[in-house]
Amino acid sequence: MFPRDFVWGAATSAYQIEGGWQADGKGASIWDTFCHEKSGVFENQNGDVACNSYELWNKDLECIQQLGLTHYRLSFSWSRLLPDGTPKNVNQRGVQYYNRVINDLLACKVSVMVTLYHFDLPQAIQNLGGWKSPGVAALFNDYAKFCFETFGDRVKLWITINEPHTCAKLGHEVGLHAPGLKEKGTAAYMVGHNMLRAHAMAWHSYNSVYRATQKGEVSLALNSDWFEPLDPSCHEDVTSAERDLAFTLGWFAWPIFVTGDYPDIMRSAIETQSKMMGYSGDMRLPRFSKDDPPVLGTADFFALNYYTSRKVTSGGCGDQMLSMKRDLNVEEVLDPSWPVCGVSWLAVVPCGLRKLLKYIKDVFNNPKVYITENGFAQVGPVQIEDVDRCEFYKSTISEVAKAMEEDGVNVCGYFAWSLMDNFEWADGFSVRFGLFHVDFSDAELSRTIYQSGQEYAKIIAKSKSASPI
Ligand code: PNW
Repeated sequence: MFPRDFVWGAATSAYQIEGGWQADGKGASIWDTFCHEKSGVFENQNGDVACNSYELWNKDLECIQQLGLTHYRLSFSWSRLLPDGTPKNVNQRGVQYYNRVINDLLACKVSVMVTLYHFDLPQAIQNLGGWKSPGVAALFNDYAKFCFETFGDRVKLWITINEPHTCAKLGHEVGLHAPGLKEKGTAAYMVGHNMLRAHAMAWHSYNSVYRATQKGEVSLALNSDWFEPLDPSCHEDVTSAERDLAFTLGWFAWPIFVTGDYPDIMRSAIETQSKMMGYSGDMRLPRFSKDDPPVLGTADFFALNYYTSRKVTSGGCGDQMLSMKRDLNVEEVLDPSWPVCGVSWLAVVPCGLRKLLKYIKDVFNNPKVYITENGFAQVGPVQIEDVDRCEFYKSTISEVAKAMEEDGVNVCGYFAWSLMDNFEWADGFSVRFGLFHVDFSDAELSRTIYQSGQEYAKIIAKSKSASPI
């Protein structure tokens, strides 16, 4: 049973739902450019219109109310608010849009969690070097301060950056996401570093200027699979799984929650590979500078995006050149007993979430945890009666309850990904994560609740009416 004040939410992000890509003075983001100029997205689709939440926000609000959510997690489009990325030029129509969204939610007694950055860097900042350039951290801090100042009287839960791991790896190492760079073994570490610096600066701004009056909380959303050894009795498999956790969750969580620096496992793995290539010094994984505000302690809660699990064994990386994959040097496999949902990477492993939550409690000093994303995708012919996803939500939420009751993890909330079907990045509209179906072939973009949406609404209603523990 969940406490009365448990947070029940659903999440979306600006580029994935809003559309209106150049409406009312919005500036371009790297996802606008990526979709328009490269061919990395399924059937060359784009988010120009998406769910058109820029114009159809009222419909989203109806969906939110129908589910009975206590909280809604949305992201701001940086370039909708600040078209060239800086507060020198504010787009008032963008401010009005988010004011309306926030005010409507609060009027309906739904609290707001805002993500400042969900993959969509203003193109103007990309043109200056983007996340690879150290100066980006100060620009992000300016943007964050602008948002705290403008919306912080009403927004009490802030996520600075969503999934730095995904941005760094898929955007700069693999090239599957915007800005589509494939600079193996170097750029992702720089990007991750600058994201940590940006996050830390913004947290310190909030802490010193806004916290006393606004009384909110600030963190960043970290994604990780649960990694466990393929053969728990094999030492190499055990250390491989540890390395995978260190390179995924530890990369960002260790500096913030444990030591102020990257995990030793990660530093030494990267150094080892550099040395094998004859480079005696460590140039790739940056050091935190004393000139920057400290990163240690810059999270008021732990925000976790969890989707799936992997069994891990050593080696398997055939990369001849330095790369993140080679540094990590693991092979990930799926357990044959895990069902795979619509997308190939998403094996359904609800018990992995419980294990990861316990790991977070033990390793990161028992923080308050919000699960800021978790979901199940549908591919192919639409099934409104999505019984698999109903089962998925029921069993996942029961694993969260076990983590709280039996393992003592301090979970404060759960956000389903996603409120509605939307633009699923490189998969375009072919992968549907929604609790509401969106008919993208219909000019009205009508929203229809899936059976899993109804199931989630029932779970929420039951939890709200139960007596507190
Ligand atoms: C997360 N991958 O991103 C995001 O935060 C959401 O915007 C997204 O819709 C959700 O997961 C579902 O995918 C990811 O390809 C997107 O490995 C893609 C990957 C991982 C995370």
